[in-house]
Amino acid sequence: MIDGTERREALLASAAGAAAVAGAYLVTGWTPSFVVRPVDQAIVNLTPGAIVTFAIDTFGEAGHLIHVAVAVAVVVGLFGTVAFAGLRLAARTDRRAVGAAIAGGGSWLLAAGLTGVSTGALGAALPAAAVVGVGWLPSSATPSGGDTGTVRGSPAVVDAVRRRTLGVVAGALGFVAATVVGRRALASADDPLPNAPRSEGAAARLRELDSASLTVESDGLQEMVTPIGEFYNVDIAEFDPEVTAEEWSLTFTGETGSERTVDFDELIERPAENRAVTLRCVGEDLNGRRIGNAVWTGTPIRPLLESVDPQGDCNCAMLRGEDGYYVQFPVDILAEGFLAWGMNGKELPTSHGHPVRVLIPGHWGETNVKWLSEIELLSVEDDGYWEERGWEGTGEVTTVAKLWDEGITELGDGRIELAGHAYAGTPGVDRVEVSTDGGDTWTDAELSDPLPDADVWRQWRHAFEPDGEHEIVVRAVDGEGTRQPREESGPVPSGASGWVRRTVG
Ligand SMILES: Nc1nc2c(c(=O)[nH]1)N[C@H]1C(S)=C(S)[C@@H](COP(=O)(O)O)O[C@H]1N2
Ligand SMILES: [Mo]
Repeated sequence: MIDGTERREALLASAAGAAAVAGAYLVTGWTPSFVVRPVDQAIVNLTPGAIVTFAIDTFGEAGHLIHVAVAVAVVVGLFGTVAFAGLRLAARTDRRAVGAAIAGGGSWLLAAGLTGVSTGALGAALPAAAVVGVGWLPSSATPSGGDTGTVRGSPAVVDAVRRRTLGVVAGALGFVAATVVGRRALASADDPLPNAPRSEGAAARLRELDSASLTVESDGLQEMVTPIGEFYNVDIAEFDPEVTAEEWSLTFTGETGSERTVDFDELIERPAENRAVTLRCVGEDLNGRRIGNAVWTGTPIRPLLESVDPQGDCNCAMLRGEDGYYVQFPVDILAEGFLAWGMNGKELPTSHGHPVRVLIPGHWGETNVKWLSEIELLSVEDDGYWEERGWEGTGEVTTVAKLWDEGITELGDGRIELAGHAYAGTPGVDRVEVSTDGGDTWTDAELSDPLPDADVWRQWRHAFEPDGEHEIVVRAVDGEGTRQPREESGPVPSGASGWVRRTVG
């Protein structure tokens, strides 16, 4: 029979569950020690690739919210169950302390069990114990606490109990709201640059890229350097891991001659470089926008890698990030890579992998692991997160010349200016060819100045006098003389191909 007492207990238990999750979040943030993370991770890992791809296409960013919401609900339910057991045992023994101890101790065990660490477990335990301890009322005070006691069931008592319950529930929900708002504000506050003296060269590189830029008559061309706020993001989890520079370390594990852990201070003491590197996601459409270019401050991986003496038979490594992301590719490609802690002269932002990410020249975006925590040298090849889901995105980027809407502008004198970016990975872009007649004839576009960097896009521009409708086609030729292939394909599994075509006039 569901009577008033059971409804009350269910309500209090739910509030305790929510407060426990909020308390844990308050202490840990969205890190692997947060109780929701392992459950969210399990959902991310267990969802079949086709559904992940469908969800990203259909819901975009909202797709992440769905799996996070499910994970939060599951974990609130687990803590709520523990709190409910506490309330029941308090009733059976008629002792408040028993209820609080069960709710608190049980939540502590549950939190520690989920995350494997006791940080954050206290954050879950205290609010749960408080809600049960304050919210529980002895049966003599509750309205339906047993036999037909006149006092117990009196309207005044019913009213007092209801007020007490609502007070505790409102308090718990207030705590949840304050925690979420407070944590988010904390996360978005700009951290001071811990490595400011090591990023000096970045400003000079930014000026150099700026002066290499192409001058265009319209303002339809995106800059050489993508501003941080406009740089695309691809993340497998809804919330970015919050890792401070002090907490961060990178461990080389697996088939090594000697394991090694590098911390942030050690890393930024190493020889620093400022490299312009363009990133492009294998999952974007041919003329898509998941591409961007930045000046990254960091240090080469090769000397670190050599110091651990890689020995596996496959010459391959699995890289892992704090968000549970992992990707595998050859060690000699990893050796070409870079560990970056700065972006466009600023501390690497949270959304791009703070405090340290990988940049692999000439390879698809997915090889550029953010929030890097481990490099495991393997003896046998294994699939990464996306490869398990049907992608083959660890290889070299394909060549593309883009023409976005804002790159098509009518000039005052009646001509049309076309402008965009072309990217070919490490061979670089040598030429961009433009056709205004559907591909019958071709003209070389003007290009931004070449840069010394190994993996950077170029801007292109071409103006022409329109005569009715024109089918524009653009294609790039890379530094080895290889022309962007004409054959069309979608992005799955190893990147879109073909030539971008637009009708203007
Ligand atoms: N840890 C981690 N690294 C990651 C990802 C991720 O989800 N988690 N996404 C990858 C993918 S698919 C791409 S395209 C790039 C995007 O980098 P950005 O978000 O800085 O643009 O990061 C890669 N590195
Ligand atoms: Mo990607």
